[in-house]
Amino acid sequence: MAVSPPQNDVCAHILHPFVDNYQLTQKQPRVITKAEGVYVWDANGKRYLDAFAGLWCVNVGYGRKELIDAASKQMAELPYYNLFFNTSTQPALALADAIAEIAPEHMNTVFFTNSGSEANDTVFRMVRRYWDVKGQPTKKTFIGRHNGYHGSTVAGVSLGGMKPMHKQGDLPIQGIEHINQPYWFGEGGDMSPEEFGLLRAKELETKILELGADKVAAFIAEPIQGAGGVIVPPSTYWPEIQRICQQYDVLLVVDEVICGFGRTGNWFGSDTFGIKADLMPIAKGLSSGYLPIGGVLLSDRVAEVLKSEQAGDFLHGFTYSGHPTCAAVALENIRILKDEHFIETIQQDTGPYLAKQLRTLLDLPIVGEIRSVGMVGAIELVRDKTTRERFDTNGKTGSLCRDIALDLGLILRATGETMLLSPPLSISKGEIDELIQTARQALELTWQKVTNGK
Ligand code: PXG
Repeated sequence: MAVSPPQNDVCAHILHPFVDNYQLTQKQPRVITKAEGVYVWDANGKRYLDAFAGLWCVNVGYGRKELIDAASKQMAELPYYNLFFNTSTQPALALADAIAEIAPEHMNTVFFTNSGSEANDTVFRMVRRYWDVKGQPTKKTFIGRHNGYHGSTVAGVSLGGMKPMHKQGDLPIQGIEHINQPYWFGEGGDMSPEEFGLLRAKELETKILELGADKVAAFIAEPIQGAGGVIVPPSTYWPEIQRICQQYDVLLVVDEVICGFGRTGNWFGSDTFGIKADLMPIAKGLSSGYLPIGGVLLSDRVAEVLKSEQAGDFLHGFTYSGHPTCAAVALENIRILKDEHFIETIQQDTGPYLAKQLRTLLDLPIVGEIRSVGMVGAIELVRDKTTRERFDTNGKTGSLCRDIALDLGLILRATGETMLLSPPLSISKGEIDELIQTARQALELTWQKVTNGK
């Protein structure tokens, strides 16, 4: 409280999300004013390569005129109408069709929300409703994972496993349990990744047996944990999770908010890992972040029950569910992803190229592991490569590296001591080269700073 706010405090009337607002007022935020392709500019005219695609979302890149045109055309025709009380709109109907077409074969129904968090709140209500209608009302408990992220609303935070978030507001709410994550580099010790993946998957079985299968409604997880540190599970993990969910009749919710719409080199992360989901929350890349829209994709098994005669009204929805302008933009975004062959390019060309270039960083003493799948990746920062010893446990080195990269004109995200990247899917090989060169510089400078050049 001692320091007074600076003059011309641009934050005087705003509370920003996920930041220490006192410190932000002292430092003042970087104000981003324009963007094009994979680059953004701040108010001082400084250019950054946005290797984070906004917040994991600007899949087709910035400045796509077709998306702007789709929005203005729809605004002029029908800026708003809703999906309540026996009405619908053409963009919402067309978008649902387009999503069903690219979704896994057994998923053909969408419920629209405005964000990923709302999608997960919807999952919470939808799953419980499903079991009620099925006549198994005791199946109410959800199992999520420590260090999973499913959003910021009450159900989203509770399903997620971010301990610092749980501490604020006495969360999780009742009826949600957590198991450990499949983070081999951080927690696998001397085990092989495959052994470790199996061990962590089996925790789900242990938890179900402890609670009683007749009490467990669903298990929720991201195909690759995003905010948690781009944690790519060992190959043994997902098949075992799938087996357990099937055996105990527990719904499998695969949170595709980050992995969906091409990020992993397929339309969905479920395609990449061969997962058969019962529900898939989606958002972010659905509209490439140009307008807020999300949803929940339902498998035929779940949709049949919720659309059955005995289900009655599903008393859930938002004023802006399927907002026509957002839906029109998302529809055009899917057309761009399809017509410009984003998936094929990432799978065959830019994805493998990013992986290869990222691995060149392994010669640096500070880099303990590189992970990447499609257009999402992680760089683990270590003091000692062989023992995987960290510099800090509180993420100080990660934040330092992130700030150094920013000074050099590169936007990366730090989760603890892990650097994350998730560039626009439109990134070219030349831009990948620039990303890697600047990341190398940032990693070298970080090493020098934390070791004092030793
Ligand atoms: N599920 C997953 C897997 C997410 O990554 C959400 C749900 C919630 O979506 P909304 O649209 O309500 O934000 C997310 C969001 C970060 C960061 O710092 C990650 C997210 C959001 C904001 C910041 O990594 N993920």
